[in-house]
Amino acid sequence: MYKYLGREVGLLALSFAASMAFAADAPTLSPEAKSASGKIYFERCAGCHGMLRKGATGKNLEPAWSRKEADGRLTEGGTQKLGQSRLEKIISYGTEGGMPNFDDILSKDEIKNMAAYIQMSPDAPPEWSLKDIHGTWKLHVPVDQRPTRKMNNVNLNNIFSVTLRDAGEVALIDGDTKQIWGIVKTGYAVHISRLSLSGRYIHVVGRDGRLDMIDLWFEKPTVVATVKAGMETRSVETSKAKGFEDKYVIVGSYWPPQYTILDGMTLEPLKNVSTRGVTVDGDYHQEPRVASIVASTTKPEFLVSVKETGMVKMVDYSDLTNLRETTINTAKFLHDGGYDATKRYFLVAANASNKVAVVDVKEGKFTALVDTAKIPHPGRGANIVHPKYGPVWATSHLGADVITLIGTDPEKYPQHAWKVVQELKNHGANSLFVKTHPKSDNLWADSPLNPDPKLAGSVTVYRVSELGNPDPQPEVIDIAAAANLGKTKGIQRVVQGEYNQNGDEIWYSVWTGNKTEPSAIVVIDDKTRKVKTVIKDKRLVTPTGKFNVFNTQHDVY
Ligand code: DHE
Repeated sequence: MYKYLGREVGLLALSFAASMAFAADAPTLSPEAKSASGKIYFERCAGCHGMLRKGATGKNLEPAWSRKEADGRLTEGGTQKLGQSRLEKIISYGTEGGMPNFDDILSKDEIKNMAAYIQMSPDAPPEWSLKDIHGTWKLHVPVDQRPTRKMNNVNLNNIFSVTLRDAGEVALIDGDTKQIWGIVKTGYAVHISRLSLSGRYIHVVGRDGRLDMIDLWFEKPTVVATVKAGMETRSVETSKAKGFEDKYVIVGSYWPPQYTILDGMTLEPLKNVSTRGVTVDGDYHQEPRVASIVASTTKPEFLVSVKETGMVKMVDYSDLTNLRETTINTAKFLHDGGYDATKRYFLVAANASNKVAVVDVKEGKFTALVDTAKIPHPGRGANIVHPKYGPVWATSHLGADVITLIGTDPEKYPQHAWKVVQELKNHGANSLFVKTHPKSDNLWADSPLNPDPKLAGSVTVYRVSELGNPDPQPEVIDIAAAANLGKTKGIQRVVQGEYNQNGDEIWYSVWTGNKTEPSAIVVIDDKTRKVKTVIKDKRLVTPTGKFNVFNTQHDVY
């Protein structure tokens, strides 16, 4: 038996591995170095390049590949063609195409081994069945043993669930007092938090597929159920339609490519659905991973973005036995996205196509594909009312130093709907997230993956009311400097603004990507744009995403 990510792989997977391209000229690594590189690949690379290394947000990293171009030409490439020293350079210093530099978090030897590792044939990861998922399910506190009323005096609406990425924990920070209310152990390389519609339960998912359900009604935040829903996972969402409040949770996995529906009160696994299949181009794909998921607020449906097929599946969860999926063709490779202000339309980045896809949630239909600058990366995006173009949705970009505004009101502003109405300058490319709040006049964008420390540590902010001016000027704020962490080995990356419930503060993480280095959360007064508080605590290890309970519960962004 062969082991992959702690699981035994059977004969089927091995024969699958044997059928994959044989890398005859691959460099070799000792079993220890190969296993350590495999771990780094899983932690740092698979998200963009895929477990099977076929590429998506990142490039194809197979040892050798060939493809027929539209004009009939055959193009060949592969990591072996790039060679050891070129690969080491790319891993160390990143590229302008959005690949971040790793020289600040990996040692020279690790980089050398990684360059060798990706010239070897990819391992075939094992499957993860409903039975496997069931075997990991732990109901720590059954429903009838949970509090029947709130047992604490905390203003739960203004709690922030903060991803402590490399600690495998979340910090629950009281937004009113800025004190840490509790630290909760979660999955490895924890990724995002989403709220149950009641606002009582936080669901936290890690890259290792572990989902933790935190009950906020106890005296201290308490994990009431845990399950390993996939082998490699990025997304989680809860049912939000009338009559289905807190009823279901859905987890989207990168590996195996599937989504899993679980009981919303206990996390008992109920249904596993594969997303393997044919892409928008008509080709079969072995690894169409589940990227962003949103829940319809009007219909019992989850919108599941399938990265490699370029399709959005509208999954009707009202009858799990006779599950209905409406599959909407959009473009490749789907990644992150969110609603327009009315929540009728779902806008999702098709990052490899440099497009934003729009789906009409009410009609269950494709609406538009909007051409944008390179590699849009919105998070859930930001909804503002533009002085000239009416309601617009914003995204920033990994591959360009702009913030793109797309018109979203086909009724009152049909001439602007689903068109790029304005491109604003961002202070750098390699941006991940934009943010605003319905009560704010500010639109913010970060650029945390920029290789230039000054740009990675700063944010751009525009006044929404000035966007109709001929040449609106942003303010660029050096948040990393304000955190005053001193010199660190890792670049101080300022990432993901998140508003408090009232919309008068925005919180930014200062993330060094390194467990042993200090980190901080900088709280900015939204009106004055001045630093209000810097939250520093040795328990705040590598903070990244922050999810305000009220805003996440109600999709406020
Ligand atoms: Fe994320 C959202 C995938 C790396 C922080 N990230 C998402 C979503 C996906 C995704 C599919 C949308 C989830 C949803 O809405 O249902 N992220 C990936 C990757 O594949 C990628 C590029 C590489 C990887 O190996 O995981 C990746 N993500 C990161 C990070 O390195 C970040 C910056 C830090 C961290 O903590 O991991 C990061 N991703 C986030 C955050 C969100 C997110 C904070 C949610 C934003 C929001 O406003 O909802």
